[in-house]
Amino acid sequence: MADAPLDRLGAAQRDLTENGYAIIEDALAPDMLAAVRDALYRIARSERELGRAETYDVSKDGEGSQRVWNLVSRDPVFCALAEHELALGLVRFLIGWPASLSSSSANIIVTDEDNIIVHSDMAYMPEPWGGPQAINIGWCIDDFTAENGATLVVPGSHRLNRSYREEDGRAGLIPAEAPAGSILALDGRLWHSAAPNHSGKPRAAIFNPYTLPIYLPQENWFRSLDPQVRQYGSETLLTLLGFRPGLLGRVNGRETPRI
Ligand SMILES: O=C(O)CCC(=O)C(=O)O
Repeated sequence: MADAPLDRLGAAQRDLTENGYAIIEDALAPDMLAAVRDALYRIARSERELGRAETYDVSKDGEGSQRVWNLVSRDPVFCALAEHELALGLVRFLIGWPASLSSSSANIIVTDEDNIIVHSDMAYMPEPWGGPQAINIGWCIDDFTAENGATLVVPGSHRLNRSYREEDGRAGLIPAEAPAGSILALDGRLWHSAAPNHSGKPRAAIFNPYTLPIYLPQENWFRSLDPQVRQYGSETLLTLLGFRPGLLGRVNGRETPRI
């Protein structure tokens, strides 16, 4: 029998604390996974056809690995991911609430060349880090295997409370293998990297990094969000996107401007 959601959340919280990352298998039901996957590959293909794909290597017949940004504006299914109860359970646990959604993007890796760039998602935050101020909720849209470029992680590196430096080398990197439909949650301090894909088929993942709501989001939602999301999005989503300010982000001093 599958674990109850709260058991799974508790186990993942323990893993996050201990190792700096956690995997929750079957976080997405099969029909939801299929909907997310179909939408993502459709949008990625359309971006390529329109000549506006964000590709960042050209090793595969000029196709290149592809990043698709601003997912919450592309299809409501991505809004559901951003406010998924398991994702927000981990966000609340690690950095509290309210939190800010920094960006929402997919990474579709096709290259089999060395694409390893070890980093922490908190690298832009001033050190010393007293603790976690960000958490990246990765969604495995395809199976994550050592062969096809499962994200590489350095377990326990979150405890160092500092950014990765070149002199740290590549020791300790292991592939975070997980089946499609899993969450791969990364403490914002954890050293990790993309990895080459030797499978000959694309490996898609969606990354939703959340931060304390005191940092500029990576995506400028006020400029790039589809207005329909602002109109129809839930209160939770609008909070994540910065449209429900608290002390910061007010308009003429008011938390709830009529705009
Ligand atoms: O695609 C991956 O496996 C990792 C991507 C990554 O590290 C990032 O977006 O910060």
